Amino acid sequence: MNKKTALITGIGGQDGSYLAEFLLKKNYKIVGIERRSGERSNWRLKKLAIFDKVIMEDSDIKEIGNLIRIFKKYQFNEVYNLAAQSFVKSSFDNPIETYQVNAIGTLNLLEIIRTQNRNTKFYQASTSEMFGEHGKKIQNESTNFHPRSPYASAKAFAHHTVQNYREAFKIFAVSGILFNHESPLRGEEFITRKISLGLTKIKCGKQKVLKLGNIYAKRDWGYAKDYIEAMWKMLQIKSPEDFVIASGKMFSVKDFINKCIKILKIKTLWTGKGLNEKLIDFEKNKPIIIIDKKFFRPSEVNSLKGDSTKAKKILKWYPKTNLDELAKIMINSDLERVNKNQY
Ligand code: NAP
Ligand code: F7E
Repeated sequence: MNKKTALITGIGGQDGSYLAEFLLKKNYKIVGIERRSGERSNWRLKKLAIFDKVIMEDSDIKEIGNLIRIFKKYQFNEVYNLAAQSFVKSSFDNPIETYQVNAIGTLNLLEIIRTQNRNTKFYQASTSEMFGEHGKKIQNESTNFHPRSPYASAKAFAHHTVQNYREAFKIFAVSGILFNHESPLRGEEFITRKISLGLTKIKCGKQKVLKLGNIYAKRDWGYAKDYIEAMWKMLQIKSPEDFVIASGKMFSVKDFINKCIKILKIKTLWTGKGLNEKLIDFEKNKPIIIIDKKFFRPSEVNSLKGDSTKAKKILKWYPKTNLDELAKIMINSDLERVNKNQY
């Protein structure tokens, strides 16, 4: 059988790196798109020891001309569009760039498939953030969208565009509506990694205090490595459909902090309320977590919990790693990095 060729946009990110590792094990030829940002974007591929096993093309998904060249050079069986301005907080400060990448970037890729090769299968990285202020206890494929950030509205544009290209042009295009998924390869600006790395540094005496925003926000967190498999499975079924991928469990940011301090064996006590709430290390009698207004968002998504019944039934996909296990995986990796000064 001929080797399949897949394009991964955003290959240098958390999901792109794990997906490349996963598809290489399935004997795919992998082409990745990276922006000319050098070393910084390749550290994850190097950490997974796969940097020399993938073909890298210098491109930006905002630039359709360059993308056309890449699509002409390779005949892609599958395209995974993971490139995005993915940090919700930044999208409030950089809305235009966020729409250009997350919305128009997706449209660029779909237009190339529509005009050049309608047999190429397309995966879009949709997000639970599109549900926003949903008013439901649990969200599934039929829950309405109420985006609460430029990030989420741009992703909703891309999501609807994928649906339309599937219906109008019969392209095999699907969206995975993935809830938050984390790992040791998660960017340090996202909350779970900010907490696992911050508390690890505090434990090792390399940081004094961690400043956070809304610790009462609740999320449905899973392990990125588990979620990657669902992306691939969505492109292997007979007819294209969208799927929610989630753990089905919801915890607050504060719950995640409590799990991490337990793993790190730091003796602590919560005191105060609102902006004065603090986590005190009671052996040192010093605050190690304080609240800073700077990290609050102009409009917040207060709670998210996903129902992936459809994925379980059709894709036979199940989350394998719970939040306690995930926190341990992340802390162990951060302990290793902090002890080697590699952070
Ligand atoms: P990530 O670590 O931030 O990776 C995003 C990647 O996209 C980075 O490698 C970035 O490269 C690249 N990129 C950004 N703008 C680009 C552009 N204009 N052209 C080409 N590449 C560009 O994100 P992730 O956590 O792996 O998430 C992967 C995708 O899933 C994203 O689309 C995200 O929005 C979506 N998603 C994530 C989650 C989650 O919980 N992780 C949940 C639902 C959906 P640079 O290094 O050059 O910036
Ligand atoms: O925030 C709260 C914050 O930045 C989670 C992206 O991958 O998942 C991610 O988006 C929650 C929010 O992720 C801080 O207000 C409190 O309620 O880790 P996050 P996110 O915004 O949920 C979705 C599914 C995606 O699609 C996105 O690409 O934590 N929070 N204090 C904080 N968050 C951060 N980052 N930093 C804080 O200090």
